[in-house]
Amino acid sequence: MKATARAHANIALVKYWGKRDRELNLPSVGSISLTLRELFTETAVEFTSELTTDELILNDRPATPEQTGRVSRFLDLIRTQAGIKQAARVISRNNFPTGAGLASSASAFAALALAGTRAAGLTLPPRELSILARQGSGSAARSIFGGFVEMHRGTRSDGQDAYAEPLADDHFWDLRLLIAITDEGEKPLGSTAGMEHTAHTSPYYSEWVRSSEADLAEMRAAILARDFSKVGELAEFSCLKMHALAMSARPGIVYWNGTTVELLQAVREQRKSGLEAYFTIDAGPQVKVLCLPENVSAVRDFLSGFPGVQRVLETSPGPAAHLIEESA
Ligand code: 2P0
Repeated sequence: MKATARAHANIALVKYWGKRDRELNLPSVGSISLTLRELFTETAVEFTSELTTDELILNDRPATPEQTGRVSRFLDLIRTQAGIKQAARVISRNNFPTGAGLASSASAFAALALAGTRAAGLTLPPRELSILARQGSGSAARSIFGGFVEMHRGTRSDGQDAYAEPLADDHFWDLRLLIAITDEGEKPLGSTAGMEHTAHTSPYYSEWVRSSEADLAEMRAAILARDFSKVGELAEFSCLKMHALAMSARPGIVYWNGTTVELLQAVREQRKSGLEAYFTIDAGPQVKVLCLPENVSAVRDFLSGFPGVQRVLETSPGPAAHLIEESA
């Protein structure tokens, strides 16, 4: 059987950083995100006895052995669950730059979880899909759902309570997120390694974990109340808190470049002059700016003209992961 799925990237408004279990990829903290309509991965999976090992084509090129290995280990989870042994042909394409802090692993593993299970003859409920996607990448658990999504850290050692669930769908609130690309290259230190290094060496790590529940509760309430100022203020807070944590590792991790810093100052300046917009930044140098639809063109103009910004992507709330094609 063959199946093709599309899953969208997401932006964390309350950030995930750190794991409580590496094997099952269980997060130390919960997170809250918005799924993004314009950024997605499309993945086709076919299990076939024509192949002896898994084959991965990523963005029209054969993937590296490391990328293929990560996908193979993920497919093993599906093969075990489905009771099949065949190798798979996987063809995956992102419509946005890979590995530059634009959550490509989130949309990638969400699409792979859905296409892979269907191709293996399994139909999993969304929560089970989220648990499966999490084992590929923590943020992928969130991309199973559309709109505003909360990921639960869970407390069980088997990971069965570490899943995402929707807070409000993609039609609940028309927010916009503009992404200022300051560097298209791959980031020097991946999230997984960055998180591990932070957890092992930052003196602030335990406080990050302890204080996370309060941030989640505040953000959940602000989203449900459609309180834009509160959501924006909290998103900036969680972003800077996560980066301060990473910087407090030893040696400290700095994902920003000069433009990143200039931009976050400038967003705050703009806000003082009446343009209500808020920044957030992931494990990379791109600056993502949250605003209401009526301010999109002003924010786009401001970002496009900013020195060091290479291009600007405009995104809005997007749907859950879904199947595009299925054939026997
Ligand atoms: C997030 N990030 O909440 C945070 C904020 C980046 C910064 O989740 O190790 O690729 O695969 O579970 O999901 C990126 O980390 O990490 C991420 P793994 P993932 O969006």
